[in-house]
Formats: sequence, structure tokens, C-alpha cells
Amino acid sequence: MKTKLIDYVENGPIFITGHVNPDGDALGSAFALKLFLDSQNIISDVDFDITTKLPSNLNHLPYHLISDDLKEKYNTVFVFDCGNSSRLGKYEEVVLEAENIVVIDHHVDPSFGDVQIIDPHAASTTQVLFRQFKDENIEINEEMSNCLLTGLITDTGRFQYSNTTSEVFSIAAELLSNGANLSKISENIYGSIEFNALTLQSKIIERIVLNEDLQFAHSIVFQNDYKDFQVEPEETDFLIDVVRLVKESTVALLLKEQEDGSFKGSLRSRGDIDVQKIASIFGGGGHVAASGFSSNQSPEFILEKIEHEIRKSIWLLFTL
Ligand SMILES: [Mn+2]
Repeated sequence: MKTKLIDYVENGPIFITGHVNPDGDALGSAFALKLFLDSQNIISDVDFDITTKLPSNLNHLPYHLISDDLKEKYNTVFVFDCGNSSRLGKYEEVVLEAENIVVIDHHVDPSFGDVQIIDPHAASTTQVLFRQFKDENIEINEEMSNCLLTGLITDTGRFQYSNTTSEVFSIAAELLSNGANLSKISENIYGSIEFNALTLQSKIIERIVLNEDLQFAHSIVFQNDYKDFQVEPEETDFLIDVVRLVKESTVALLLKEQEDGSFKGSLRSRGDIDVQKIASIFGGGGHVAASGFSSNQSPEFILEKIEHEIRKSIWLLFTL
């Protein structure tokens, strides 16, 4: 089996993508590869299933590289940060029909792909891609470094989560030597929130409920809130971070109502409770400390299910 990216780029046309409504890691890794291929005069298209808009706090990334004219068929596709093909959204078919599917990821055991370059212990997909670039002696220029660093920053919660290893810092150091601008990226992602979004945040704080027995904090955003505060839904990814601040909680949940009335849940854990397990009851997934899911059930039903699962986990931890 070939394990070099460069071995696959001859079989065009090439498509680069990642999970639906991509985050800093999916975007950063996809753009880094696109920039490399561009530098080699290798033609490729990059796009994602974006149901709303790309978030403004990641607009230091080269958004202009997204192709607006896609082909019907691609022979080679590169998929980033996507553990399950259903997470490709509208591009699932295009990807699965390709001759070569190269999956680069840090999710546990992606369920598709002819070639999988994966490390579930890596903090970010950009970390996996960085190693791949190094293995293949690919030069990582300033722009590529900014892209790779973005995934590293967002997926480690700006170098704070437990996945922040010494290797993460070594990679970050090398990206900085290559010209990556840490302070500019951090300021754009975390240091500035639109005033309207900040007032919406105060509403979300007001709605936080703490279940002290279960050490579980949760809050909720409704479609009406987006209208009332004139905030675009894609600008609200940071809201879970304020819910997880509650010191008395080990598990945090933010439910976000979708346009069709269903709910998306973001789960965070800072203890021994595996939120990936909890998300999986609703068919969702992610990582031990951060996961997500979608559900057509009512918030009351979702909360009851989650509380039941937390109670079970606590009981299991106690009896171990
Ligand atoms: Mn990721």
C-alpha cells in the first residue's frame, strides 16, 4: 500500500474535503494540502458541505481557495477530519465514488477510505498532516503553517486540553519558525466576539442549569435567539465554552435548535466520564472529552437520556 500523498496526486481530478460545516482543524488541514498542491502546479478543488456560512473567526484562513466550480466526478479525493462518510454531507456520494479515497484523520477508526493515514492519539488532523509532510520532505511555507497551526490551536483548546503533548508544542514551534502568526490567529479565533454574539452569550449564561448531584451543566439556544440577537448560527461555536466553565460541573452540554426544529448537542467532559459514549446514544461521536450529536427528540427527552447515562457512568466509576 502506498502511503505517500504524492503518489496519489497523479490520478486527477483531485477533490479535497472534510466534515460538514468544517471547523478550524478540517479547514486548516484541507487548505494546507491545497496550498501544497498549488505550489506544485497540481490542480485540485476544495469544498465542504457548508449548510450556513463559514465562521468569521476563522477567516484568516484562505477561504478564497474554496472552489465554486466543481466537477461531477473525481478520481482522487482527500478527506480530512471526518470519522464517518455520512459526515461528508452532500459530498458523501462524490467521495465514495472516487477511485482513491485518502482519509487523513485523528478520529478513532474512520469507517471508510482506501488509504487511511490516522492517529487517534493525535491532537488534531493538522498534526497528522504535518507529520506526513515531514515524512515526505514537503516544505511547509508560512501560509501552510498558519493553516496547520489553526487546527492545532482549535483542537487543543489553545494548548489547554489533555491532548496537548510535548509533540504538539514541538510542531507549533516549528510552524512558528516557518512564519506562522500565533497571536494574529488566536486574536481572530478567541480574542474578538461581535457585540451581538456577546449579548447572546449572556442569555445562554442566564439559562445554564446545574445538576449538582450529577455535576452536569447545560444550556440551550433557540432559533429565535439568532433572530432576536441578529447572530448567525455559525458564529456561536464558542458558546459551549462558557457552559463548560461551571466549576461544579464535569459534564457540560449545549443544545442548539436547528432550522428544522431538531437539536444539535455539544458535549464536553473534564473528568472520567466519556462524552463520546453519551453522544453515541444519539448516533453522534467525537472524542472522550468533546463530542457532538443530533436528535429529533425534545430537549426534555434528550436531557433525561443524558442524565441517565451520566448516572450510569458515575455508578460504574464508583464500583470499579
Ligand atoms: Mn479535528
